[in-house]
Amino acid sequence: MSDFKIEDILNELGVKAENSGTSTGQKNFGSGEVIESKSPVDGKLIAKVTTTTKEEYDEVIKTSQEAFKTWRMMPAPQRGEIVRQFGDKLREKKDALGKLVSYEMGKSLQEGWGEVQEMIDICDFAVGLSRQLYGLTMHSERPKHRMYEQWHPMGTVGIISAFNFPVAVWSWNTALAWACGDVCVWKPSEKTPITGVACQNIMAEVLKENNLPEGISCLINGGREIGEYMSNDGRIPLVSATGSTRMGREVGTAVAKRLGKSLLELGGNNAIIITENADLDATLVGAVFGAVGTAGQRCTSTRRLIIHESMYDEVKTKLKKAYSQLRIGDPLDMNNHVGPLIDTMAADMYEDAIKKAKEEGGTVLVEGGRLEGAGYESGCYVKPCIIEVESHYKIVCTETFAPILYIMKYKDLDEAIAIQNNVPQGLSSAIMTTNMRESERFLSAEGSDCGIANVNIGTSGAEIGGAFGGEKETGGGRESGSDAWKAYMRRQTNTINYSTEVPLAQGIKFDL
Ligand code: UN1
Repeated sequence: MSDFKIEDILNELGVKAENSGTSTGQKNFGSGEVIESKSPVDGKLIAKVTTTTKEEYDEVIKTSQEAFKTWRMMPAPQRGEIVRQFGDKLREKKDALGKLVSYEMGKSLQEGWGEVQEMIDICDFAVGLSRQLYGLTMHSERPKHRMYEQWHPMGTVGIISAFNFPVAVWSWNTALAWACGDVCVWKPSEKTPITGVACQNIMAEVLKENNLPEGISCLINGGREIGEYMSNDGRIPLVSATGSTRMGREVGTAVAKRLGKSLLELGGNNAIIITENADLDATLVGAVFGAVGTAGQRCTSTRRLIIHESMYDEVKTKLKKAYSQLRIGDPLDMNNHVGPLIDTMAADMYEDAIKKAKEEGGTVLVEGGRLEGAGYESGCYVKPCIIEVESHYKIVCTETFAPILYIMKYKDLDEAIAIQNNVPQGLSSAIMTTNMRESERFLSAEGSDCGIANVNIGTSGAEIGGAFGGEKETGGGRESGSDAWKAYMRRQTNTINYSTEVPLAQGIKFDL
């Protein structure tokens, strides 16, 4: 591993060997079972975290509801000021938190820091937003009446996040929710609970410095049952969940059953269309980073390349060459391109997907496989692989969270767009072309059906300024930029009569 001690990092972030996984701010508790977080980098134990019992969960929600009474009445720009201070603390801790993300999750150090940068950026965004929670005004059909709408805070927002972006996704939700006047209860992934403790510590410090009550930022830990408590809990008006489609379906249906709101950001099966007019050198960077970056564990990772038949052989040759240069190993070593998968179960799933692709008739272009021996002791390191397939294979229509790239041919753009859209997921998509007709077609109503559609950049690495999320089995939610904040507030329409008459709408007469 590179030249820092994990103990120093944990120290700087206030993480102990054994941590309470339940927190309402200054108050830390949690007497449930213990989760041991082991690094996929070297298989070593990082630290332990206790899970949250049902009673403790109830206490957290109660505390958050009390805090909401204070927080919702604080003027939004003042809440923005708290988020600004949180962003500043993140700037101070960027190095340490980025390293911890990299070590606990297994992504490259550059990406670990990048993730913290996303947190900082969304804080800046939310600070500005805190003065821009605009509603519209309308012209009333009645004389001397005024109509307008306001956006009010909703209450306790439940956040369920995934291991692959263990800190950024939390902050996309919290930075906006806090500016909007909501309080937050976060259940991080059981696979990355330590970064959760570290983030909670940072925000707790900010809240303490500002004498704010317990419950504005809460942490809970545990498995599926904790997600179920939140989904079924009528005290939580909004549950925002990021993760697998299987998980999202459970959360979404449970929340819908009680007519609550959910914001789902689930699986992707992202494709790049490489047309005959593509600039191949530019294409390659986007495609290879998209496929192997974060070891293929982004929901925006590139899983499919749909290549024009005239370019197919050339792209294949270039891909083979690029993949032969990939260095796989310790993600904290900046010379490596590809780190480990999150755990050995993920490596099993990777192997299984390759097997299925072969059974369905796929031809391996770049061979995959697990890595063993010195430096690979955790058992989580795998080789990025490329398989030539037909678009209809079952495995090709499934999201496998691993560096497996499926490549296929097309004849005309209609066919390419149909292939790209013909999967259950709808998160991210891209076209590589220098031809304006092709790119505009791809972006039109009959083009990509995804929440994100790019031209001449890959499918992953979205900026925080845009709304992030996708359609179909991706869940339909939008987080982060643009007007995604509206999901965290309730809209109220107000009609004010300043006349001495009481005219009814629609011209209805009702005389007493
Ligand atoms: C995710 O994988 O859940 O666009 C989020 C990207 C990142 C976010 C990915 N900014 O790849």
